[in-house]
Amino acid sequence: MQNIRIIKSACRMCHGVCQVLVHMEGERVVKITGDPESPTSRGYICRKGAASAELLYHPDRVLQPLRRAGKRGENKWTPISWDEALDEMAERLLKIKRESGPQYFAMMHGTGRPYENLGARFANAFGTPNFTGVGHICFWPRVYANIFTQGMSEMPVCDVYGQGGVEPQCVLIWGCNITGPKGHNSSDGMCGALLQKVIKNAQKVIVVDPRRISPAENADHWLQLRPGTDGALALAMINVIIVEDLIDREFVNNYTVGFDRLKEHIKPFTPEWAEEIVGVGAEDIRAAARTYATVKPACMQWGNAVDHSMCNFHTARSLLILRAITGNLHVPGGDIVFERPQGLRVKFPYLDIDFAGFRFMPLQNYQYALDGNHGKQNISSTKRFIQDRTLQFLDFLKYNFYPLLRKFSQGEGQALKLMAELKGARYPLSPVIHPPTFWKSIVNNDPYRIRALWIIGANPLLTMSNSLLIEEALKLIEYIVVSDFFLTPTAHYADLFLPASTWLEYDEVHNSGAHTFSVFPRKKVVKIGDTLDDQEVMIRLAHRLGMHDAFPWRSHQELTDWMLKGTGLSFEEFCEKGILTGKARYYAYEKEKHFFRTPSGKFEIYSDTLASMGISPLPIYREPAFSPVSTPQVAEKYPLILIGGVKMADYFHSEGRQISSLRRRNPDPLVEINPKTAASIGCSEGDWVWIETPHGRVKMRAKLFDGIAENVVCAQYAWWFPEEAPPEHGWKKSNINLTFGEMDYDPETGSESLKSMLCRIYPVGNN
Ligand SMILES: Nc1nc2c(c(=O)[nH]1)N[C@H]1C(S)=C(S)[C@@H](COP(=O)(O)OP(=O)(O)OC[C@H]3O[C@@H](n4cnc5c(=O)[nH]c(N)nc54)[C@H](O)[C@@H]3O)O[C@H]1N2
Ligand SMILES: Nc1nc2c(c(=O)[nH]1)N[C@H]1C(S)=C(S)[C@@H](COP(=O)(O)OP(=O)(O)OC[C@H]3O[C@@H](n4cnc5c(=O)[nH]c(N)nc54)[C@H](O)[C@@H]3O)O[C@H]1N2
Ligand code: SF4
Ligand SMILES: [Mo]
Repeated sequence: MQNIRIIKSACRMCHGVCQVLVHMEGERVVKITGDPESPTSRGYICRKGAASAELLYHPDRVLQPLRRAGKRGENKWTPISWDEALDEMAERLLKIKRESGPQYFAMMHGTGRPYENLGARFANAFGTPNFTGVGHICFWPRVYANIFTQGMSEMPVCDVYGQGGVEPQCVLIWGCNITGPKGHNSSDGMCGALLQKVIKNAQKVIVVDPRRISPAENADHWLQLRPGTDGALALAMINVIIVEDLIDREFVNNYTVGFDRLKEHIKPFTPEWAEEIVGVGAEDIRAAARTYATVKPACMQWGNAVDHSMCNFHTARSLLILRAITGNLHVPGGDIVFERPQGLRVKFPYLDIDFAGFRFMPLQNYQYALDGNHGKQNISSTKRFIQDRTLQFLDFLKYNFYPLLRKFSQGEGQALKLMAELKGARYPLSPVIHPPTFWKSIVNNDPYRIRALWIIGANPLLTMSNSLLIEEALKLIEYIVVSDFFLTPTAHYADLFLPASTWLEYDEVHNSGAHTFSVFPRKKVVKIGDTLDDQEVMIRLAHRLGMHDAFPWRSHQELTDWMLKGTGLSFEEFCEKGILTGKARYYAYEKEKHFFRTPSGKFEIYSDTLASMGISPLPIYREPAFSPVSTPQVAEKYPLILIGGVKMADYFHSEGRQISSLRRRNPDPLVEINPKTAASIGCSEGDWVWIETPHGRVKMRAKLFDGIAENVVCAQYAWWFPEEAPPEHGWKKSNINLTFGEMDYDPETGSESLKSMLCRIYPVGNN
């Protein structure tokens, strides 16, 4: 074998928590392995990470910008240079801005990737409020809950890093599946391998999941709840802990507000009340609550299931309250936050709101947001401003907007009153323009139809609900630009395709997700074809559009240097160092006056701010949009509860279907069915079945699993078939989002109940 060089880097086949070693033979990447020295991943690598080189060298990757040649969907393209591509794009966007206004240009992101740091800034600098993505169903409901409750955007994470010398003794896993052979690999900045170790050593493990995930197999308590009823279970657990006086009185008395009101509020939410809703015995709920409250310290790994519901914000608040009243927040071995690495500028929008560049957006432009009441209400631009995108961050509000509001009104009380008037906000806590509303605005031309859309690293036909409506909308948009690695079903609607570099092809300062524990370098090791990294594209385009103030950097490299400046490190030195970490802020609420940056300065069990916004100041429970309880007539025809997808070990959402080492392991879309249910409809392991909801039907292969209730099924999501003919690549066959049509959304966040729909299932042969 030739000389192998090893370069330390950080994987980005998911949100990226694993530091890795890239093995190079000459100029070629031959292997990627875990880095045993990494404190965030300790040598771990998953199959997706190990397959990075397959993505890098994949023959289907687009390696040059493409301009559409034929009709949309004809798959005819002309390769062009980056200068041509960016000149064309700039010209089109400026023309639309001139003719119709900046709001006629919209941007769309997928899940968190390096470019997300610049996206909002780009939209704000351009002057468009129409920025959308998947935040309303991914993580942000929990971020908001944390902002309103703790007054901070740093998220509490399980203390698996051991800085306090104490390991969690009780691990509660709530709707998250990142450990064990049946789980995927990382979520919300946590590496499954680290959590796995903590689970192994803990005295007690509690799992809240309708499916028997790996840790549930040996858990002390497995609460197999009805999908979508987490809010009720959480309230009942709070009830038990208060009624049985298992609270941490010291913390509750000194550092929280509203406990007495909670005590009153919680009375009706008994375990017996919850049993009816959740389908878990009252005594089992009691026992789990007791374990969580008494085996200390306890940490809670919460997941995406919390977000995919009709009351995600309130459920997340309940789960924060559970942590707080049991004294498990900000203590060694509990759930903690970290200091940021010294001197480093972070560009994560929720960790540094200023980076999102709201100050570049002219105030009055907010009135043109597509999911507000555009043109239907005559309210002042200031109100619109708050109503739309700016309720995003309480601390942002407090430090940036209260002063602004004071200019218009007489102080904070007045400002809150103003916010209370803003009932017009359709989904006041949606971090993005609400996607279903966005797509509808295009199809219905109401309040207006955007003219240009830039989709960056998103595959909405597969990953957003109501896929057929999205298809209709895509057909109607005048000019579509897509940045991706591949010509996905969504990308086939592009007029201009911008080929993105993979994580191995550019230097990056990487924030590892939800928390501030670590920031690490990702190194450019190779360059294939004429691709560019998305941030470089945004910077180049910004200058063509005259957005010099918001984008003072001439290249992504300059931005990287700017971030590192305060640390005194060059990028090369940062690479040498390998990681910058922050310290755990144990008991910081005792030492720091403004640790909880809420209006009261305390952990807000009861939130006046929410009350003034017309949102319940104490957590509540709401049924899923479709369920045997909320829509019994629908349930008569569609008797099964459909979990519309959980994360797959071998795929990242709609990605990876063309990577053979991954596809081999999960070649077809699967739906988990209890063997008894399967028998009742006459289907066996591997049979193709229809999954039908009131909104549509798709087919998948049955995977029998006795770890799921008889009345629940769980279908994989985001399936398309790169090997099938373009432009559709079979995206209508097995795409579960086609079965999630128009529905009621969470009134605060706009979330779809993706984990709880109603369906029926029958063998494909029969119909
Ligand atoms: N039914 C159902 N739907 C869901 C979910 C569910 O559980 N059930 N989960 C939801 C969740 S939590 C999320 S976050 C979303 C994810 O939604 P998306 O982010 O849309 O999903 P992906 O398929 O990961 O990514 C879309 C595209 O980005 C491209 N891509 C990857 N990396 C880059 C990059 O660095 N640059 C560029 N330009 N392109 C890149 C990929 O090739 C892919 O085509 O899906 C949501 N949809
Ligand atoms: N391999 C891989 N890793 C990923 C991703 C990926 O696509 N592939 N995506 C990344 C992204 S963007 C995200 S958001 C995270 C999400 O990762 P997770 O937080 O783990 O989210 P999910 O996998 O959607 O669901 C987690 C668990 O919730 C359970 N569940 C389903 N319905 C309910 C319910 O109503 N209540 C409760 N309590 N549990 C329920 C499911 O059975 C599943 O075990 O993963 C990230 N990591
Ligand atoms: S868990 Fe994510 S970061 Fe870690 S190796 Fe897998 S894909 Fe890469
Ligand atoms: Mo997500």
